Amino acid sequence: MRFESNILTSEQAIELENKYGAHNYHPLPVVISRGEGVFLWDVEGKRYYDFLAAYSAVNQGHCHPRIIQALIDQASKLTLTSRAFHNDVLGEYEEFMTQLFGFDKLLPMNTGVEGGETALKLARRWGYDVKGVKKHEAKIIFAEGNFWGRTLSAISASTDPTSYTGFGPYMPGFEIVPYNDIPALEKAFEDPNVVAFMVEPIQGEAGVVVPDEGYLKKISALCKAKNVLFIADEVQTGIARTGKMLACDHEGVKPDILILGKALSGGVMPVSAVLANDEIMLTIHPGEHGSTYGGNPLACKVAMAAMHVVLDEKLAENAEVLGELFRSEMRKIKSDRIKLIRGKGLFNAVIIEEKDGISALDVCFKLKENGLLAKPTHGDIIRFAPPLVINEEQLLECCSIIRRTIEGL
Ligand code: IF1
Repeated sequence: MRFESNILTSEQAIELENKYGAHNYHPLPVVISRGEGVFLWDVEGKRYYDFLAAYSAVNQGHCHPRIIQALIDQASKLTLTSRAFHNDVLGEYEEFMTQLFGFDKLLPMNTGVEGGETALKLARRWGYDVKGVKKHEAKIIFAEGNFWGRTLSAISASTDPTSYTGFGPYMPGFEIVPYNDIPALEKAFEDPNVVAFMVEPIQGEAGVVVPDEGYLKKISALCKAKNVLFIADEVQTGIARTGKMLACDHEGVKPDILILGKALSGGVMPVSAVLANDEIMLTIHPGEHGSTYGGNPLACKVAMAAMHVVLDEKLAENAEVLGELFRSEMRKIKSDRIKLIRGKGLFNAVIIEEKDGISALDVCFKLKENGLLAKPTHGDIIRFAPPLVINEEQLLECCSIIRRTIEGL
């Protein structure tokens, strides 16, 4: 039985995971032991640029000193009371967040998927108590290609067989419409039992799918006209990733329910939040929803520090400027393998067509050799999403690594 970590090599670490861990992932064969800002180091001491940022949970950069300090200070004072008692941090955090995002109230949870579940429970309850939908008849619409986590509800909404196969039966009352298709949404809304449409402003797992300009505005108008709640899942697109604080801000629309997660805590611990106005939020009464760790003082302090980093270091503005630069550099790459470059801010993807047996995954292996970590999604799409603290010099170095790697295939 080992207690002290005397893992000496990457192989040892991988072997231990294989032997003692569930096989629910197939990671890139790299074993990270340290992170700082945009950099990661493996067990052998090799340095990499991190172009995944833990799926946009580390927007503030790895181990940001201001967030770590907040963690240390609070951790040595009080970490968890449960919601059976009040604590002296939660109210301050809720006030800060509701004023920053412009909603009456916040319901604190931990993971992004718990945020999604919370949003759907609020939508159903609002549907019954406010809209007047008959009990157990509430319908919720999702977009094809959505991804909002791994719970049974989340996979019940999924259109990806890898997500839902073998886990039935599925949550009833969920329906699917094509993404970026307003007429299809209009048709779905003809059903008076529809209480909400939950959608990512840009689809992450689907491969950074950016909808037409105006899509969010039209969703918002249609929801208002049909008395349906617009739920924006900004777990991945939020917190400055797309060049604005929220992806919805690009179209100046405000959802009825906003879900935040991932970078809300700067990658330090799971923190998620659901924000809504009183008419919706107060349909859930004391004792009807919650979680042991939801709103714990440690999470609240870490989240406030993480959000101040985003604001004070102007990470949204940086993402906007460097995102443009990134896409323009990608467009200079001379390779017929590149089929498409798309994204907003520092949330980008490059579609690499498989040729002479070289896949997007093979490209990621080569990128790893050249000191940059990225991971493909759905076979041919490589998502490029570094921490938003990256500077121009580092970004240009990464663009040359990507260019050298692809042109050298
Ligand atoms: C894994 C994917 C991304 C999300 C959106 C809610 C959640 C996620 C838009 C749930 C989570 C994570 C899950 C993580 C990898 C990552 C992912 F590849 F799985 F699909 F980002 F695209 N809404 N996405 O993207 O948040 O409960 O995980 O905190 O499952 O490996 P969570």
